[in-house]
Amino acid sequence: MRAMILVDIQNDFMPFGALPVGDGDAVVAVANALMPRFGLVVATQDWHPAEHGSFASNRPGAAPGDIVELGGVAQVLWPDHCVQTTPGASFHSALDVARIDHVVRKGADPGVDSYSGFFDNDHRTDTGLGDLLARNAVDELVILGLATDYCVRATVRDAVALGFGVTVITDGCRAVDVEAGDGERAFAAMRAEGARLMTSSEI
Ligand code: VGL
Ligand code: ZN
Repeated sequence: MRAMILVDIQNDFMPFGALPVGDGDAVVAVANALMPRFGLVVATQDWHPAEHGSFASNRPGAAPGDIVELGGVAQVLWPDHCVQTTPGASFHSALDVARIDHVVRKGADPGVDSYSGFFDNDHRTDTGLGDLLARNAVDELVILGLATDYCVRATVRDAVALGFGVTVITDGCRAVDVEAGDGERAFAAMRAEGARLMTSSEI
């Protein structure tokens, strides 16, 4: 079976949010248009406690963009975002949430970040997404969302490594682009690892 994975389509990643992704709201219409074509739709939700170790505000003297260590791996520091139960952590209000079958929350452990929908960044803790997909006999994944260069990138990498056939919907993704070109480089890396890249009109 083929499932759709919607990555972090949340207010704080919209142009009006705390960790803005340029044109991030453009992915909502793409997600809404494609969801009815899938037997299973899973949405990931970045879900941090206020004391999360990826927030620059929790480290004296640090600023967003600094690179530190968290959970034994390199960590970019971010503005506070997607704090549990806040409006910024909610899905975009225009997202057709009635079509979402399961929500997988990630990033709740203050001691490690979780970009991928499958594992924390230290690859020690599993979110349960792999088991959920296995229970539903899913072998093909179609992935879109935010942000191309972080959570989409990590989710696609793990999905390919776990053996799923993976298609990334390019017009359904937008990048943070801390450095210009990060999003394009992330797409190239996903393709090199074995993911197919397609637009929503091609699928
Ligand atoms: C994300 C940075 C921090 C993402 C989440 O959804 O791509 N990026 N937390
Ligand atoms: Zn986050």
